[in-house]
Amino acid sequence: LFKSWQVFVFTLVPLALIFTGVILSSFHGADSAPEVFPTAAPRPTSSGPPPPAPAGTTQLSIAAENLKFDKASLTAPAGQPVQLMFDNKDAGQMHNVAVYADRSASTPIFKGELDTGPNAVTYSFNAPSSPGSYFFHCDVHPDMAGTFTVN
Ligand SMILES: [Cu+2]
Repeated sequence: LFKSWQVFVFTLVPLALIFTGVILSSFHGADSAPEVFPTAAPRPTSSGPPPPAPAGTTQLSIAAENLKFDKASLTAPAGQPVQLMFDNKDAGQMHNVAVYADRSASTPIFKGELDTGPNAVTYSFNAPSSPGSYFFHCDVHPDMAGTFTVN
């Protein structure tokens, strides 16, 4: 026959150890949960508020709606950084804003990434260093065009 202390050692102690182990592993599980189910890293998004602009930045905006830009001219000081907020309001329609040396659109100065609406993106580039009259259009719809003036 087992003595009562043997019953204690061979039943209660292992049970206590198992119980402790379950509790510890549940704590451990809670600690490691973010590793087991990692949340998706925030992916760079082109919507939302524009990033902070460096001093001297000219902030411009233009929108596209019904295959038209809402303005026919943009103006920026020569050689200065430009932030152009482009709001594409055409659902399912891809537009961009691209600046060229002239209407031939053969010498790009800045080509904004294509953006499928409805979505707003902020383009950052430097205005040409020489004052003058330049050209912008949407690369997908060249009829959407205007004058980019540098002064
Ligand atoms: Cu377009």
